[in-house]
Amino acid sequence: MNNLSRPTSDVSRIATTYETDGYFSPYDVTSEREAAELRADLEAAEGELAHDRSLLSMLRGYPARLLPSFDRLIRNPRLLAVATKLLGPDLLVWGSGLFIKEPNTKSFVSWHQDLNYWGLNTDQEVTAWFALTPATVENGCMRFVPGSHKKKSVPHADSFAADNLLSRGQEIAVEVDEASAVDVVLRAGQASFHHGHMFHASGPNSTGDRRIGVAIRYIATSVKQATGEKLILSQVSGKDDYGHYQIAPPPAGRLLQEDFDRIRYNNNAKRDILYKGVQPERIRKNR
Ligand SMILES: O=C(O)CCC(=O)C(=O)O
Repeated sequence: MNNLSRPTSDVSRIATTYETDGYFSPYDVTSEREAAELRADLEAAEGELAHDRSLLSMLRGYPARLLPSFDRLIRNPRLLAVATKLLGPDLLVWGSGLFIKEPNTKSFVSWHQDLNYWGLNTDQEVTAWFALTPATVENGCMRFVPGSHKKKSVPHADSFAADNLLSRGQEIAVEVDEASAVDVVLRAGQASFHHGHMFHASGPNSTGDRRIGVAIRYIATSVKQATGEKLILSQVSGKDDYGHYQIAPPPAGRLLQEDFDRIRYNNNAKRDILYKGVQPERIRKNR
């Protein structure tokens, strides 16, 4: 279904749709020109770090902690208006990694639910998936099964498939009603919002351009990491009465050493969470 024509201005209506369907899309965030500027800034940084796979991987995992332009994106008032409506005013960003599908590649994302692997103690989380490039059926936009978030947490199995963009190639191990899935088509500068229990997946990119999305994971400050070290997160709105996390300052410049150091710490802490129960030799080092 191409739902580009749906109006997107009423945040209250978004909350109702989100509760019923587990997602809302499309939602206008920036102009296409602003999205293109973000992409250009990212690609310039990719060029600067091309000599070092580890630094490049940190950039792709944490663009908002290394580039002021992406820090501004996660604080965009239009994104925060929706996140606030769904989660309340006190907000952190648990992650804002990029999902990149290079031109004419087989990379895909298997059917999964996000919250199964994150070790959070509640579902007070929402992902805003911001399109840096258009997301189309041809380049592997996301697919959602409306209402599937109501099943709560379902069993998954790990495949570790090479072309799967997910950390452990995790895949839902119960039936997925693919016939009822919708294509989440976005223009550059739009976002979709999805619940952490939403059944979702995406196919390969068969076009000649990259498909790039920023998956911004908003959580309420009350949400606790059930295990592991205190992560370093960005606080993007309100106050933090809980202190469950360390708070990172916004990046004071581009690609700064101090920010890479914080990311290294976070990566180690997150690896323990995301790869819980996985044998060390299966862990992908540069993800
Ligand atoms: O970008 C994709 O195709 C998948 C993204 C995803 O699984 C997510 O944002 O939770």
